[in-house]
Amino acid sequence: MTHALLVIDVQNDFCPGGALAVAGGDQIVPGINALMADASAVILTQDWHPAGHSSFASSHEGAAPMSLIEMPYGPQVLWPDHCIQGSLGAQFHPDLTVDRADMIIRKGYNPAIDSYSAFFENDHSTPTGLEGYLRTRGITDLTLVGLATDFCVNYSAVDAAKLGFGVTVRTDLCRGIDLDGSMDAARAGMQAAGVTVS
Ligand code: VGL
Ligand code: ZN
Repeated sequence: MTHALLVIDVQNDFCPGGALAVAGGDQIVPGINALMADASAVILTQDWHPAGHSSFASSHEGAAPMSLIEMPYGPQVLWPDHCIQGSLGAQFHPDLTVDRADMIIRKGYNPAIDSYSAFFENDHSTPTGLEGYLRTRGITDLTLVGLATDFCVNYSAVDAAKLGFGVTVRTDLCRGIDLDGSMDAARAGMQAAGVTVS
């Protein structure tokens, strides 16, 4: 069993003051740093959208942020502009121990498809390459922490479990958006996929 810590999207835009702030998003940073110190492998993900990304409400005439639309790949929440490539908002929280990371994987760079999961874009079929990275390193088990519990952590955890990794989500080191019951749905979905939600 080889284990890795997967730290999801601990970026300025998901922390208080950011464009898509998650309540208490910054509170989890010290605990994540402590977990990194003991981990045998550390991987960070970084939400990384081009300006005008199709998941932004501003890219859809008349659409309100947090509204839902139908995309060719399925339903999509329209977000405020966030994590634009190269912006301050896309940078990791300044207190996150970024230097400890073996690997940083970016996602959401395809202008036409959002990517909540660290493994696949939201079409559930276009890979990010993370699976190959983990397998070639012999990593079998993952602990997930980060932002947001009900979107990128949830999608990443479910995909990892479907791919056959042993997956634990440390919810004390995650914070969620909670849009229309999405926190409850995420917990149920992760448990149904075989994720240990602790
Ligand atoms: C996320 C919404 C849009 C996340 C990313 O990291 O959970 N949520 N982009
Ligand atoms: Zn995003």
